[in-house]
Amino acid sequence: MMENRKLALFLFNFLVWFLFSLLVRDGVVEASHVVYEELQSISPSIVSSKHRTGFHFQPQRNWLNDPNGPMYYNGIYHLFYQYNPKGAVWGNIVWAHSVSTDLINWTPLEPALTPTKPFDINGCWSGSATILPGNKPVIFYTGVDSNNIQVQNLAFPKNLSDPYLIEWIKPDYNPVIIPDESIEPSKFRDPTTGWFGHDNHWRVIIGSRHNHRGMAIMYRSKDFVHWIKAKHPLHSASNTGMWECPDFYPVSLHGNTGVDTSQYGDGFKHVLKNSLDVTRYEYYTVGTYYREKDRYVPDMTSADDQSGLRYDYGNFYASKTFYDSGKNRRILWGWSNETDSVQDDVAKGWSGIQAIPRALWLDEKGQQLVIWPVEEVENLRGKLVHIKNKELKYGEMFEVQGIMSSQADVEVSFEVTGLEKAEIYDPTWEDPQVLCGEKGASVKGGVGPFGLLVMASSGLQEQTGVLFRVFKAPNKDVVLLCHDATKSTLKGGVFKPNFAGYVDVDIRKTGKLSLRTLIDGSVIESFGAGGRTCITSRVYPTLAVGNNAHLYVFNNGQQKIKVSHLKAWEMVRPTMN
Ligand SMILES: *[C@@H]1O[C@H](CO)[C@@H](O)[C@H](O)[C@H]1NC(C)=O
Ligand SMILES: *[C@H]1O[C@@H](CO)[C@H](O)[C@@H](O)[C@@H]1NC(C)=O
Repeated sequence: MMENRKLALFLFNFLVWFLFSLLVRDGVVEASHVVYEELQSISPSIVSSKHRTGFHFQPQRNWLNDPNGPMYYNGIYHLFYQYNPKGAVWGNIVWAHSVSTDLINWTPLEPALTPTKPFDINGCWSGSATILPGNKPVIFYTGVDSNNIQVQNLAFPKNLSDPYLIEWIKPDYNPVIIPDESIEPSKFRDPTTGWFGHDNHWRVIIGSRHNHRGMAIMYRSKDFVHWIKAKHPLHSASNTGMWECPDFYPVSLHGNTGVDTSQYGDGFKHVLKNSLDVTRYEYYTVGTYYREKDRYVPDMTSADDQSGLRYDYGNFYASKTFYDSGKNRRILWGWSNETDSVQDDVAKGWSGIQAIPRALWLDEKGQQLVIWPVEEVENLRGKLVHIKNKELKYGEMFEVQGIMSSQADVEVSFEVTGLEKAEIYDPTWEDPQVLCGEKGASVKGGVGPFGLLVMASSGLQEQTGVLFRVFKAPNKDVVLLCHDATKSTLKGGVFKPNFAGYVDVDIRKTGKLSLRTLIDGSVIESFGAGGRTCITSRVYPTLAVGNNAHLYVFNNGQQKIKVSHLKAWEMVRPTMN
């Protein structure tokens, strides 16, 4: 009798554990795929303009997430993106489509892919574009099929003479890749742009995981239609969880020009980037691709897990690059989500933007990337305020007046007059974000904090700090770039994290730190030291809106600093969808 009860209890506990683990695996973990059933078809009649951006990529209304299949084709830039045509929350996902000749002014077209076939009836999820020989573009995307299995499909332009490639055909032979028995059917998505190997085979990688090991599963094909799984993944790493939106491409060892995804040789390194579903941030490594073995080996200069390098140390995810053959550069698109509440998004009638398109290239030391807004952004610069040679002592600040600073491009060069007063770096401060949380804009220091207060109300009740701090360390001084959003709004229910990254500069040698910050309605994007460290934040002020937003320069460090020059431009609005 007793034994039976024990057994029953054991079975019951096992069942609870089993059901719970199913839930955790398929519900909670996949954060971007949360379904708000009741909010799926609430299309707003009026879209609130309060926190909308002026020069960032945004549709007129509704939900946006991952950038998809960006490409440059016959003089036109294409951007597809994950979009919910029926509401401002995730769901009903289609590939929306916009075109541009300058990456700045965008014209919307009909969605390119919508769920219509058994192989994508539950969603047309993320993917990439590849331009095949004969100048023929193809889209490779993840479809969620009628059994909720993630499969990979192809789509081709219906009419190659149509300059905008409005209509896309999904052949009936789809899906072209299905998960085999070794792959979890709900952990298999986001095919990359293909690259062409020395053996005349195309290759793509697809994000996945096995237990806690994240992996980039590789497939090869002669014709881009029939695909065979490689024996081993291109790369994998333990304890990194699901790899979403992998991206893999060559970078030149010298100079800032980009190269086609199929390039290979002595003059190049490779970059592998993954978006980690576990942290909702993305990480990249620089390394070597051994094409005979089809293995990617990261250089030992940065970790290939959650402690690794990031394109952006803020709110930036599911990114994807493409090679722009028009201007020989590699361009990065990334999604920046809202950090107000779901209710706020429904009330606003929209959710999600794309961060400003950025060019990227390998730093001269070959250990990290440099990332910088595409030059076309500068065409939007309007009214200018220029300030030169202004000293800031401990506790001093000044206002930058004369432009509407809620939509601006700001470039500053700070001269650090000495490091005598710098605080000693504590080696336990491994995580810059934690350090920035402890030492925000108002926490006084030695060298720094100094920088900008943006989207600030006149009484400073609302403000977002963009700041540097410099610390002394035995081998090399440590420079921190930080976004302090803790006071960004008086409104409740908003996620206001501090974001930060270390900046690889030799401050003792240069004596200077440069900063560029783009401000646009509810987004702040900073590029430290010429793009060595980037941070994107979303903020929702209640007072510091439109013409009531102020911009200040401050120094809360004991060491005096000098603003050698500051240029702030009010930005003109482009045509945005
Ligand atoms: C293809 O597009 C071109 C250019 O827009 C157009 O002139 C032509 O009629 C289209 N062909 C078909 C079959 O729709
Ligand atoms: C963006 O929103 C915040 C606040 O809701 C979440 O914490 C992040 O996980 C989310 N980011 C992504 C990439 O989904």
